[in-house]
Amino acid sequence: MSEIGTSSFVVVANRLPVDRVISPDGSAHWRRSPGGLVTALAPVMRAYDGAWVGWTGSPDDAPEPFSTSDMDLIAVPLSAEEIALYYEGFSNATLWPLYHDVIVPPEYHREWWDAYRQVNERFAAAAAEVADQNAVVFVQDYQLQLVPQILRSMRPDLKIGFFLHIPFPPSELFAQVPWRRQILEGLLGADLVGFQRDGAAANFEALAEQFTGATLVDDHLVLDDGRKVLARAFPISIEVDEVTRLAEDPEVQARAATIREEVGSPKHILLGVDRLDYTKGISHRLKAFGELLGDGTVTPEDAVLLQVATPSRERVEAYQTLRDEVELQVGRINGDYGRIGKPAVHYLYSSYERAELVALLRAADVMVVTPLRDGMNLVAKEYVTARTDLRGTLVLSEFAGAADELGDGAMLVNPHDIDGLKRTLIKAMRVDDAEAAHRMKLLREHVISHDIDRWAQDFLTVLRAA
Ligand code: GDG
Repeated sequence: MSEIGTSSFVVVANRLPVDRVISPDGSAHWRRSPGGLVTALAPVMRAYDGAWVGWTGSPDDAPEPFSTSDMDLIAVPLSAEEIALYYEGFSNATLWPLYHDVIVPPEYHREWWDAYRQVNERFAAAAAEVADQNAVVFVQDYQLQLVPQILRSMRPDLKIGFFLHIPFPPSELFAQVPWRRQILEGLLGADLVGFQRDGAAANFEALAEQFTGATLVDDHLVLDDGRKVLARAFPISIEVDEVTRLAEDPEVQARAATIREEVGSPKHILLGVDRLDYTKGISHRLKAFGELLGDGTVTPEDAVLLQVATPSRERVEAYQTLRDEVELQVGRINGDYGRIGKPAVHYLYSSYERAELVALLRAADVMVVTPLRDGMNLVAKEYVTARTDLRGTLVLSEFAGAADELGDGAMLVNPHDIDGLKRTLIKAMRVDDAEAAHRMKLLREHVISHDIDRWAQDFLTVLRAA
């Protein structure tokens, strides 16, 4: 690779960690996209002349490899058709629902699979080209599960790690996928396969034994050729310093006070912040809140629900249907219980600056995180980190990965149990300050000592030793 050279540390992810920004004069430059993963890996990138292989986010976009202060960037082009088949199709309409408990039915199409395989080959080839002899390659997430095996066949010298950001299902669900063996063998190309929860790692081990020649010996899967693969949980986290800095910024705190006034200074602000995704349990949350208003347990003067729903995957049909359903529900609740100038639910279909999000977290008395299934859920960890004032209560679904770590301080719920969810919301609204502070302290101790830097270090230390 000409001017860019090779790297001893390579990240491979669906997206590059930069966005193209067009200046007023029409010229274009790249700006680092916000995100904990890139921030956590940036120091490693700087130390090892790192390179990041990924797609720019636009069809047929193939800029030459270029460098930022932290790393080299290698763009993998995708055609509009590949985006439809590999990304919107196999990644987001087959794998995403399959790995999230088939909340909507996964679709299996052979042409989607073919595109997935071809695109994975392209990512692997780009990584093989940029990696130094014996380099460490860190592959991210469900869009690229075949990369480890393809890359190993091209470059047996590499040390390959893979991390799955979403859940990994049990055999009862995973066995549906017509290409189950190929996906498992794809992942087994890695030396280390990381998951969010212990249960996901156990599911993977069981499936590898069931559908491939692998055998679990002590902690490792041993393959037919004798190679060893380690599957383990590495619960991901957030940039604690960044959220703390914003939470302590006087402007952010003033904005939080303004938000409270703007929603009419109710006794309780309940908050949801999610990508508009059917995994996040937004409808269950709305149903519970609507019923509390309906049976008179709360009034719109007592409590409002602020729901930020960030637009997501708008070209995938299930997301269009979900949007209609959620907006119908919000409209009904406001129609039934709102008054002029006093909606019961403030629904915001929009994405916000980080500072505004943290102001919302600071304004909320009850953070309602009710996914039906979620790899981790970073919003829960961001809420806890933002509450340097030890106020506020986290209501957290037991089906979020975060429940493994935050179960002591959060109020855990089963979001399918609407009566239970209603009781928990009431309990969270009525909790006294001392108990809330005690719970928040427990939560904060854990998140502050387990930030994303620690996650990256843990993963890479185990990978290097593998
Ligand atoms: C996947 C897994 C796993 C949200 N709205 C805005 C905005 N956000 C930020 C949040 C948070 C992130 O996006 C969302 O992270 P989550 O973890 O909640 O959810 P997914 O997007 O589904 O992420 C998940 C994660 O990967 C990491 O491994 O935890 O389980 O599904 O940081 O604050 N950020 C900005 N504006 C918004 O409007 N700037």
